[in-house]
Amino acid sequence: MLERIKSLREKAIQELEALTDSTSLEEWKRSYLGKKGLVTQLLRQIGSLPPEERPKAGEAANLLRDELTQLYEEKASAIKEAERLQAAKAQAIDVTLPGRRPQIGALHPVTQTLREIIEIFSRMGFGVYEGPEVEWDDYNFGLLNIPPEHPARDMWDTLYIAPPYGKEGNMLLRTHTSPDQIRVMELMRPPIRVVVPGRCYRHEATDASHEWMFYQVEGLAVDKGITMAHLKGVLTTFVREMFGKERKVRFRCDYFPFVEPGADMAMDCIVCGGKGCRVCKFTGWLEILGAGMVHPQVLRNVGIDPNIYTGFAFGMGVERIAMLKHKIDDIRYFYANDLRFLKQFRA
Ligand code: FA5
Repeated sequence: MLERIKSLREKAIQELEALTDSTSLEEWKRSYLGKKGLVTQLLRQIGSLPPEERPKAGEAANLLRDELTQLYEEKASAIKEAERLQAAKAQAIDVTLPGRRPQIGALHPVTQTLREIIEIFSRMGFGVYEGPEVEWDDYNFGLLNIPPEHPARDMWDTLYIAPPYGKEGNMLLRTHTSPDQIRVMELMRPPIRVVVPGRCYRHEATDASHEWMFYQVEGLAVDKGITMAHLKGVLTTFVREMFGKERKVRFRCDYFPFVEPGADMAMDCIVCGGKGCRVCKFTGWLEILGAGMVHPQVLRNVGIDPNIYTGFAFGMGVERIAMLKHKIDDIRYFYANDLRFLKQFRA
């Protein structure tokens, strides 16, 4: 019997040492220490041995059961630890792998230009106001001295929309930022110095210099004693800050119903320096904006006395400024969403 116990012990230990996973370990436990396991069977047979053999055989069999149970527990915790380490390894981050470069966004070139324009006017003491893109006809035209049927309406190809339920009047997508002259003067009294950036919409066929949606920056200054000289001084400063100290500017008469007198401002062509080229259509000048002295009737429309106060206003196209700045020859690039174009303006 003692021989059997000895060889069973050797076999069990040898098998246990070779095990590497918990499933086969449980299998091993069942076959040796389970209810029908070999060691259990051995213990049951002790009773049928001759009495003189029983004590020794019993002791040896019990020792074997205790030893195998202890070895089983040690092995179980070793396998558990090994399996835990393996799982952790499978989840681990390999810090030696090269990283994935994140896509870094940038401001749109029109936004960059818009911010530059606003910064220049801020330095000259102008605040910033923003108005609605969906506007009443009255603000876009009527209060700006352009009554219904006035031929000046033809200057702006307008997108009309239905007014909200229960509201009377004509609504449209603003064709310019000039309605915000009215909104600003309704909100505050002189002295006023504001710029109004924002989107404008016109129902027009697009070409190299016209989009149906574009940005303008409106400017408005109203105070006692404001003259055309202030208008010229502010706009000349703007052009030189934006395009360089050597720039020359030119003011010519123009017509806008909400200013009197009205003007358009041009600067000498940045490409040819005024000699004449394709960009300036061989005139030597590039038009930048419309401007003028706020019409007395517009001041009256918002309850400001034109005998006490005067003002100037201007409106410039932001894409046109960006085109000049970066020498871009087609406005449609800005909104075509071609990354090859846009990536050139990473600031
Ligand atoms: C106006 O919109 C007047 N409200 C400007 C003004 C304001 C005059 C205050 C006097 C006092 P005009 O339609 O010319 O004017 O447009 C002004 C500028 O907007 C143009 O010089 C141009 O730079 C830009 N612009 C006009 N239409 C488009 C268009 N379809 N696409 C891109 N830019 C445009």
